[in-house]
Amino acid sequence: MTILGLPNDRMIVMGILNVTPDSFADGGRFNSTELAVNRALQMISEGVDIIDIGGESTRPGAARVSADEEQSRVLPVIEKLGASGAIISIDTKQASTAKAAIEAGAQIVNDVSAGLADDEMLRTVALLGCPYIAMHSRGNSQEMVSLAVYRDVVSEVVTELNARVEEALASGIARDHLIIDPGLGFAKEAEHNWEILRNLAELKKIGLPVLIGASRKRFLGSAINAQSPDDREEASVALTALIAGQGMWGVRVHSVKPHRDAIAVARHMYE
Ligand code: PMM
Repeated sequence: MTILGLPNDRMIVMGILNVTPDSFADGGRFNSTELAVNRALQMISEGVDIIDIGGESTRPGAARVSADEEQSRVLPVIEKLGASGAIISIDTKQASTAKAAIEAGAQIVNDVSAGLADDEMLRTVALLGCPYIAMHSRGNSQEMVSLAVYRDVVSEVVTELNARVEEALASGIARDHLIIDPGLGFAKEAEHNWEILRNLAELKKIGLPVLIGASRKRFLGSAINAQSPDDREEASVALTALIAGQGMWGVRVHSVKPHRDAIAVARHMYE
């Protein structure tokens, strides 16, 4: 199955573009339309497959922004990138932002709440008829730290993702438009994330494309003792190389070329 004509013979690279003042790794770096568009064009030149544009930080404890504020951050960037031909996903929990972004030229909705944050989201995506990334999480950004309690994190994440998939299907989203994501770092302690990464085969069994977002996240610091997100870049690339042979659909990352290279090396090694 290919989504929007994207390659299915290698893991695809989704480049992160947070047009926010407060995202954990790149907050404040690209929070003007011009800076964001330039960053997107740079990612395109490095071979990015999808540009994931977000206007609200999802880090634990982050303040919510209104739909109007979120849209004023992302829509000008999406509109300006229209001519580039890039595939754009909109990273939002809000149905009205998803709709406005798709109408402005984005092609994929990436929802870190898998429809739980906004009752209108799944129906809206069904009507838009676009691919939808359903990510596992629990609670909102204020609550998620206290909800990181699991008896068996892998089976619970699989069960909870399956429930979101069923709800998405019941709302009218086509099965071949669904992508799932275990939501590393969302309502998960470091060891929960590692346990999920050791058991990617269980996620694959759901039978949908799987996206992995580990780039520069704090749990990587538990392996290398790096406090700053930038210092976790090499560890992020190492992880991409390690999972590239495991049938994942894509990785969501901050830097494009290093991850494209890691995927190419892994292909050479294993194929
Ligand atoms: N992580 C973040 C935001 N959006 N979307 C998906 N599908 N998967 C993720 O892991 C994910 C996401 C948080 O990271 P950021 O602040 O660097 O965007």
